[in-house]
Amino acid sequence: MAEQDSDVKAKAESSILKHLNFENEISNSRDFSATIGIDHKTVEDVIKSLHGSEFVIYEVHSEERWKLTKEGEQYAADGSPEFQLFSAVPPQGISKEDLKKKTGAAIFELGSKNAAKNKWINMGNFITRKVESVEDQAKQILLLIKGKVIDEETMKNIKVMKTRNLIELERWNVYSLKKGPKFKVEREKPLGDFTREQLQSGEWKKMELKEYNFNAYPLLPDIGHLHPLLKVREQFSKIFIEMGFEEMPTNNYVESSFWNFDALFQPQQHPARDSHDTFFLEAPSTTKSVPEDYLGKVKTVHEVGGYGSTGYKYAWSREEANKNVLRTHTTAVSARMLYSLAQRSFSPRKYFSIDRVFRNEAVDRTHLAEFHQIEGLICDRGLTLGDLMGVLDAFFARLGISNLTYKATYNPYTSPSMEIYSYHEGLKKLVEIGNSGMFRPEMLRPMGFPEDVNVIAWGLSLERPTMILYGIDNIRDLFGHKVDLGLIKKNPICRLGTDN
Ligand code: FB9
Repeated sequence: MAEQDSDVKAKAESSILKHLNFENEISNSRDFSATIGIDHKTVEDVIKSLHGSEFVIYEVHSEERWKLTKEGEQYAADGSPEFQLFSAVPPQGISKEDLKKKTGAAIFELGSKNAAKNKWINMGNFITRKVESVEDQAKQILLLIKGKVIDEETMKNIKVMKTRNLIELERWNVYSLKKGPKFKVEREKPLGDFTREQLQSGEWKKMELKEYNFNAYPLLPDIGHLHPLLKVREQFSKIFIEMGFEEMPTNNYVESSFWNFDALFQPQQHPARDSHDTFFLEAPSTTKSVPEDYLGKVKTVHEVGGYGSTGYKYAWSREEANKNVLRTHTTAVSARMLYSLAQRSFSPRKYFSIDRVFRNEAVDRTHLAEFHQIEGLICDRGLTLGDLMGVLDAFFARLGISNLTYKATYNPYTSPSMEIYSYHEGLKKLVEIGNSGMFRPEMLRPMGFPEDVNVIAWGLSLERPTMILYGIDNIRDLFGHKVDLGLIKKNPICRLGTDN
């Protein structure tokens, strides 16, 4: 069983104290550690701790010497590359190819250069010896240095060996120590803790107490850690609140198809509304409550339009709207909030939501069946697409993302709609960073909003920025049962807004 570090320390301490007790001093801690067979680092730590309790006083001075690098050790053992190469050149000469095969590329590269420089060989496609035999001076010098013989001769060659990275300067401290004011041949371990007996007997009064080491690093209590997603969520909600947005209540994963789709003017035969994309609930399979009069208006706008819209001209089904689903977007929550806003006298509002949404999608590196959607919306009179671009600039600027570009796209509930892009330095490509648009009158007017009220909105995911910020390239490493808690524990605070 490997000797515990503390046992080695205890052995070093008693050797030092016993030696000081007899010799009164230790002149060279290195030689001393060699004699007691304990590495100098441990002896150094013990000397410092004994000094701390004034058992010893010490002086320290640094010494240095040249030592061979790994490469130097190799050449000291097998000969310098130039000597190995020379030895591989037969008296009758040899072709470059054959010699390279014989010595190997590394030795050939290094050896041929130096051998030629030492005028040992004629370089060319056919290599011949210039001299009968040679002295492997380099190896000699390395062995001298290894043997610590730094005489005039070797000193002259130190520079060459250094540039050839065959030697390096090793520096170390040497301690010389004497007895200190509180020297004793045995240091009983200062008390760091009291036993009940010591307290009751008062024995503790005569015992040496361990100094408080205020520099000691505390054992970090095993506290909880915020998941990276929640740290980034924190940053996003801070940005929204700083921009004057209110958070929408998103504490209902189960939503009726009415609020998740119909209220958003998403036609009932839209592909996203079938079970390939959406999780439908078995129980409770249908919703209990939808505002009847509003439902009528939604039915109408789907079937025959109005407010300048043709509608979708299909028979709208109440049953379909009643089906409960796991919400596929937090835009369903926006619909609820906007509807209740429209029931009151109009006042502008800025809302945001960040919560889970569920999509029955194939799981891959960046997609799980659920993700966190971030959504922002502003409801006010006379809002334009320009206002949307303006607020997107302001919002993403706080994420450290600028020079946004847009690509027209289609969402059933917004027109016009735009995908948002930004060039990502790190990824060296345009990244789609979200989607946005102006909610359609077919969505807003049935709620009761006057014609001049518009709502600009945008959405993105929480997972994508978190993966990019934490350099995680597989969403499974971020979310779910396979997450390595290590990542959670040691992941730094995320700073959005600095150069992501
Ligand atoms: O998050 C996305 N990309 C993204 C966002 C931030 C980011 O930050 C980096 C630090 C720099 C990096 C990337 N996307 C949206 C874009 C794509 O990843 C996309 O492929 C995947 N999207 C999800 C949906 O996938 C089916 C991300 C998710 C998404 C898409 C649209 C909305 C919300 C989330 C929306 C909306 C919307 C539109 C109009 C009105 C209201 C809401």
